[in-house]
Amino acid sequence: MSATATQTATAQPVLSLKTNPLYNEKTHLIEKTAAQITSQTYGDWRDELNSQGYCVVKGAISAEKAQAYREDIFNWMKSLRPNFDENDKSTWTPENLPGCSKISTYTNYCVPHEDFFWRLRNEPGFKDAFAKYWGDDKLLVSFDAINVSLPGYKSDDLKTTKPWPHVDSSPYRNGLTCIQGIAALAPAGEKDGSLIVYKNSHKYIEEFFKNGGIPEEKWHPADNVQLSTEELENFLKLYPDVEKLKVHVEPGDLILWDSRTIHYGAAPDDDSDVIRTIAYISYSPASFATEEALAAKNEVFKQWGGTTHWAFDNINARLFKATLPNGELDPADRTEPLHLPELSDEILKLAGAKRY
Ligand SMILES: O=C(O)CCC(=O)C(=O)O
Ligand SMILES: [Fe+2]
Repeated sequence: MSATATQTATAQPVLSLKTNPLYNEKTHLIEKTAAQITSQTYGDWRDELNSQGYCVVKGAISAEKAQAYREDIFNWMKSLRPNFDENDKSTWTPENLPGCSKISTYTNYCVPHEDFFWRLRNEPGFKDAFAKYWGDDKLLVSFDAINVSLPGYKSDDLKTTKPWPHVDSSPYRNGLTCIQGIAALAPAGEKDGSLIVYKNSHKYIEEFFKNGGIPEEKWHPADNVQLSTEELENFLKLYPDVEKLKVHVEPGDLILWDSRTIHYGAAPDDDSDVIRTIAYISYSPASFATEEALAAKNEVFKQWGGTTHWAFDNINARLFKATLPNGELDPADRTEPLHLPELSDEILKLAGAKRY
């Protein structure tokens, strides 16, 4: 950090490991594993991920498979809202869409556990990329959402038309802890909806936090810190090699990023002709999870609920009731997936419901 910043910043209290609210019996293992992974050179995409804070694993699954999963998603939408037609813009109204978030993600209706979503999570092309990164094939996977962003779609509270820069790693974390993933099922170029990353920002965010870059009220054990416009501007002034860019992908690619990388999801431009269609998938070594986290994950799994993108921690159940645009409860809400997944040993282990 530059001298100017040091003078203006209010230093944060430095917490010893044991008074850190995120400290648990796995902290040492996670920090040791991450330090080892990030200190090596591999000669492949892992080097980009470590040095830039993000990368694209090209063709993790075939374009044909990606298209089939995309159709599964549209069919799932139509199972709840038969008037929705992905090929007819006039049907893209809030009434014709299942209840979704301000960032066009679908978490409700037990969608994290639909058969298509578990088949996607169990795709070797996705799973093996994470196994390669972590040097460990005994993984847990997140119960996260899908995202369907329609170009030109107008809804009062859509958040993705403006930047919402954030990191998904708490200031109380020390080093790399989580790798997030996007399974891209549709192409994304400059006009299309995609992930915006601030390349290289993962290298500096911890220093920025420790030097008072964000106020103490925003230090929270939850792994999400939104940066205000001013905080982001200060950050970018301090670290000139940080570069904002949109990640371009083809169907079947896997975007990976370090949760310390500043990022946000951008809606498609109005004149884009691609419906952004993605699934959020993040895998971590099962050994990173505490017994408490595994028990909590199991409870969510039993109820077919969603969690955050974290696979081994932050197991905060998303068991929200689906609503209609007028705020009333959606009578089409479900208590189990429309198509139940086949609960193979592999899937149960990924879900944390069975031990490796
Ligand atoms: O939709 C996106 O590209 C990013 C969403 C996001 O911020 C996340 O998954 O952590
Ligand atoms: Fe995020």
